[in-house]
Amino acid sequence: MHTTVLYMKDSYLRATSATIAEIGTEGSTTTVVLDQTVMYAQGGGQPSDRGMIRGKNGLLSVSHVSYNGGAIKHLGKLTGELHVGETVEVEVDWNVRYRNMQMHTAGHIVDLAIKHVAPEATAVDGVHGIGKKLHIEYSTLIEPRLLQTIQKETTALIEKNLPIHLEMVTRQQLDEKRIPLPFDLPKNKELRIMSIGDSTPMPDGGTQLHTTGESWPIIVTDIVRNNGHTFVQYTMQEPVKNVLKQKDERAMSESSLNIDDLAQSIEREAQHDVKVLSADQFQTTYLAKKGKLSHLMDELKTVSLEEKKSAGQRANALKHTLEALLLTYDSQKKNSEVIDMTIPGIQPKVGHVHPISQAMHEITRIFEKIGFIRVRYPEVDWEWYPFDSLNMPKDHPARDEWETFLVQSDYVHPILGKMVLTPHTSNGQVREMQRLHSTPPIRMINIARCYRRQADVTHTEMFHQFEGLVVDKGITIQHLKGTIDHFAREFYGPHATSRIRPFHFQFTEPSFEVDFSCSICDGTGKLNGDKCRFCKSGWHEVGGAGMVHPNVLKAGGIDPEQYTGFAFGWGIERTYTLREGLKLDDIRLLYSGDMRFLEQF
Ligand code: FA5
Repeated sequence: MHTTVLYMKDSYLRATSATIAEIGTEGSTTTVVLDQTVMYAQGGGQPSDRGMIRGKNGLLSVSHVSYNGGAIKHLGKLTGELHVGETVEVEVDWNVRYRNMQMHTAGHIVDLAIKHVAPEATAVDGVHGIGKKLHIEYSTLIEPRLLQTIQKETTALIEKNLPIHLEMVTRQQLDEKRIPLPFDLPKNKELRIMSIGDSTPMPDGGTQLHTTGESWPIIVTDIVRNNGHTFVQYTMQEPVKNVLKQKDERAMSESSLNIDDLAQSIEREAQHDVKVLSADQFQTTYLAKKGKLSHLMDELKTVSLEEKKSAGQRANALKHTLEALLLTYDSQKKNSEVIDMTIPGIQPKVGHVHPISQAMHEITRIFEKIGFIRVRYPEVDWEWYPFDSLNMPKDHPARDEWETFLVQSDYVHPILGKMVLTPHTSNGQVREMQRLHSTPPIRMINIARCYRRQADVTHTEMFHQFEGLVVDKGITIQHLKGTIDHFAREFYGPHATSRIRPFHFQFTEPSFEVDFSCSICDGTGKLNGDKCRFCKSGWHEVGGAGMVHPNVLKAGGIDPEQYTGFAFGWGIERTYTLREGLKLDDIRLLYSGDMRFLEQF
């Protein structure tokens, strides 16, 4: 038996009719072989598809698809009945497919980028979604110092939005076209070749995007050499601006998946299973995090807006049915148990959001209102991002000021250096430029934990900063001061005052320190005739700011002749404790875990 694989010619085909050729079982799993399918069978480093096979009286929820020498086997849980010879509807889970396709094409994009940089490199294997680390394996050695150049090439290939061509050829045509075969391929069957733009075609059987521009930003994370082979690792980062768009598109996608069918089949199975499973097993199978109800809830995300309401109601009804079935275990138990109704109940403790998290939400909201995008960057980072990319050479004395915690490891990245706990959120500056492919406008607000070896009434070893970065044409200090004033008014109230004082940071020129007036002594510096213990001067320094140094723009691939920018980085604890009405004179209390203190906010 040989199944015709429709995705070879059209990776965007989501559904087809087909005829069942074989049905079998493997343990509790049902296996179905069809005459043709749209589902991708696992192989070539790309995971298998998932989906549905729907017959007149049965539904196979396909959780895995395997190749088996050409007879493609769909494995899954059968509800109802399916029969050999029956015509069925086959539908692929499009969200899973599209993501797999992106990971797979991303591998080819990185491979092409590598060929531009190291033409002798020969790819022999790849992992594009099976297992956690995405990588391509080369039988040749590739210099780790090429990582940044490969990254640039990869980004350029995505930006060029090149078409991806697919073509079916015979082995003979392959030989005539002189297409090199990196590994052995079957001689007697038609093969598919793919090429990106006008690159040399190569044999490939996976699903492919239409253009490189459909890929998410690819980050080449590492080049690791082992036994003469090189493993180039990459990840994909979802662009923030795409998240909302994709959510909408997903909701709009006319997934014909019928929530009603699925809910009905789960309900039927549950009615049966409640008689045979233990309460724990029932709970795990149906109501736990990875249970069937949760699977159905995931599917809800794919239904169209019009269907959403009724699908949601159906899912809710299923939830109640399952919970009611679970309760039947309790009532059976209760019949044989004595319950002491006189035992006093346990009063549940009701918590609330930590004051610093509250401040983070508020700060995010204030900046989002003026067009900033909230991002998060790693708190455990390569030292290149918090230091070198910010114009601080390895031996620069300024690096000592940050009293950084180093992560103990024998591995030092050839370009990015050691791993550190980031001492400031400025590590996000060049990361954000890279995320946006060095293309302003940039309006970032990065809020994250930072770490320094400091502890006194105004310092903690772990603290939070929020970092603003704006890069565009014609950005000046006036924009910076305007943004600071906007924040002061929104966060501290309409009368709050701010000032900037000249200062020095390696990564801004000119640089400033930013102060807000002290709320304990109302900016006078005096309290009951003495010096205010909290501020000593009437002002509180909250952090630094300045115009982004040209070398930082260059590190992020941005031309400083065309663009300018400003940045600021302030401590959240410091900023928050200045707030009117919060006369807190030791910020360590925030992390003391003392409920008597925390309950006040
Ligand atoms: C910086 O960290 C710079 N990255 C700020 C910056 C960003 C300047 C962008 C220019 C452009 P500084 O070391 O001064 O600067 O720290 C900024 C603020 O973080 C401090 O003013 C303080 O509010 C807070 N902060 C620093 N260390 C601690 C600590 N140990 N505990 C609590 N807050 C801290």
